[in-house]
Amino acid sequence: MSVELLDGGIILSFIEDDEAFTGSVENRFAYLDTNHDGLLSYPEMLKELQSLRMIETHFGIDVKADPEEISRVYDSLFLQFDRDSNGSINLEEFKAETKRMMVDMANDLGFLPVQMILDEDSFLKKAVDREFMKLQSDVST
Ligand SMILES: [Ca+2]
Ligand SMILES: [Ca+2]
Repeated sequence: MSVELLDGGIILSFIEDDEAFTGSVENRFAYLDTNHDGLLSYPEMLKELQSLRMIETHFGIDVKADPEEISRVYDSLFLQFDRDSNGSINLEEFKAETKRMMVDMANDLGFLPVQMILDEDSFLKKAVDREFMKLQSDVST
């Protein structure tokens, strides 16, 4: 976990960088797909859903610690990913929904930087790292 300064522009430029974005989506997918069948089941998605819930909480959606409430939130997040409702998430669904969520987030954030606590392996952290590396190379060239 680390505290990073983030704005909508950083997220959008990460998504628009198809190579960087697709690469990290594929990495994340492979990491979550513990039985390597090319699909994410609900138990496999739990880790991702947990980090998404943290992000939702950041945006002021009050998720109470009631386990029933939490599992309802996870259920509905899972359904958002599972676009054809066949009970599992393929890479295409995972990428499409991740992208949609990040675009939403970017729009919510706008261009006013905010501080967020980010997981080391989250997409947002990757977006920040990418931006940082870009700035570094701008300075050195
Ligand atoms: Ca799997
Ligand atoms: Ca599906």
